[in-house]
Amino acid sequence: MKTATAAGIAGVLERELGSEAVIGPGHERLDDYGRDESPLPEFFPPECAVLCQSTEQVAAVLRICKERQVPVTPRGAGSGMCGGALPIKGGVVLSTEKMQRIKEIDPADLVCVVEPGVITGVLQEQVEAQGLFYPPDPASLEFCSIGGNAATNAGGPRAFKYGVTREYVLGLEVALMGGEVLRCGRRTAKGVTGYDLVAGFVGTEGTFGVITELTLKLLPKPQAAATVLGVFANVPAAGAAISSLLRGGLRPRVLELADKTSIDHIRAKSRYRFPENAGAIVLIEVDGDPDSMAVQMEKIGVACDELGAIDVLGATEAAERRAVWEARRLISPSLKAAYRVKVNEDVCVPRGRIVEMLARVDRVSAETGILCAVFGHAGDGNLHVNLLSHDDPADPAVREKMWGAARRVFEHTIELGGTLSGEHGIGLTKRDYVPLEQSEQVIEWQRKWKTMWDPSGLLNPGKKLPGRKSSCSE
Ligand code: 2HG
Ligand code: ZN
Repeated sequence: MKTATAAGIAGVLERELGSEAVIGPGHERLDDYGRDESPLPEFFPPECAVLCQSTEQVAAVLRICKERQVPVTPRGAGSGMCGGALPIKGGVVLSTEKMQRIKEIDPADLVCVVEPGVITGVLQEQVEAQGLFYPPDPASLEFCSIGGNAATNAGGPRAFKYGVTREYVLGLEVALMGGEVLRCGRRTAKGVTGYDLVAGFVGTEGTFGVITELTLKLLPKPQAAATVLGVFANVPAAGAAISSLLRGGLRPRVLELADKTSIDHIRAKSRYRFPENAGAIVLIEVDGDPDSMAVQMEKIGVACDELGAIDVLGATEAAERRAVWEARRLISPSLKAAYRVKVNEDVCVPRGRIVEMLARVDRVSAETGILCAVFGHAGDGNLHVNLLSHDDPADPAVREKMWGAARRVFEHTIELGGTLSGEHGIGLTKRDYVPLEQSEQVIEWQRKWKTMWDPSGLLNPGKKLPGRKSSCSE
């Protein structure tokens, strides 16, 4: 839907922000802002994209768009997997990719203050150079940005020990629809003054406001880390081992799973040589005092052996560990490159139900005949169930088959007491499945909350929540 007011918006924004900030109609780069990393075959062209450089510019865009009733879709690095940054109603894409300043890293307060476009991996390198640590490590850390991480409440492997992005966002500056700028939160380690607006903004996928600055909690950098690979004959054996390790009280920082399909797709590209006989791999990482590494690795090794591992491999050297992690981060892009359709989910089940969930995913794959790769943050019960096909993604029958299977995965997840998304968000692709998990009452309270921040529904419209049944606007 293109509104009459949206049609001239590029010119208005150019006059306000300068032409270098606006990618207008006909520009070859504009198409990039109509796509993201979601499995949708459609392309959603915006009227224009604005590459903001400052809070003032973000606020100006939100003021002008409110005045002219033009939809605005905020966008970070465009690495989201659920269509959260797609301008499905046209209008303006507001990109924070140019806001890349690390304003402050403060070892005394253990905080940093950053703009939203800072690449997560760059921030990690910079804080680590000062002996500090920012734990959240989404697999896309080399290209995703911290604003997008906060908007989706991103996780990653180390969430197992250190928690997700929300636990590190202490304070925020947010520009609201209409142009008001709000600073909320704190710089202190603790603080309970007023309601927790910061927690309320994190994870709202750009539907409440646009994050323009973040104050993040840092930790002292762990002095040492070591990685162990438990090789198992198959996924059920690896899943059972993960459950036992959890019950056994071990507290590694990472407890990941990768099935054979996932491993087979990275073998050729990986510097790390994965064992040929691996039917599934459990990736475990410990950190802490250098003197404790050997003991911790030994304990994990013994536990894996007792739990039926066919092999246990250790990686202590930095270069070897880097190779393991590079390979792990290659799983998602390698699967994406190999298949025309990759419907990837990030369901999360209670930890006691991991084995059952893995069996149910296997059942969905057998029942539908769809190849399925499973990997991810199994220690958190957060499984990346990837439904894969070489068929045409635009073919309605293919779409129905793939999303029908995804729906079965969601239904099994909910039956086991789980949630639709552990870390990627709901965006557009999962919006209509939210009622599987949440009651109409809960959804309606969230709609009221959204309306408080954005009464005209212009900010990232059509995302996060399903439309009302009677409404044709969503
Ligand atoms: C990962 O953990 C990412 O690698 C991507 O969250 C997951 O592609 C996926 O399903
Ligand atoms: Zn993940």
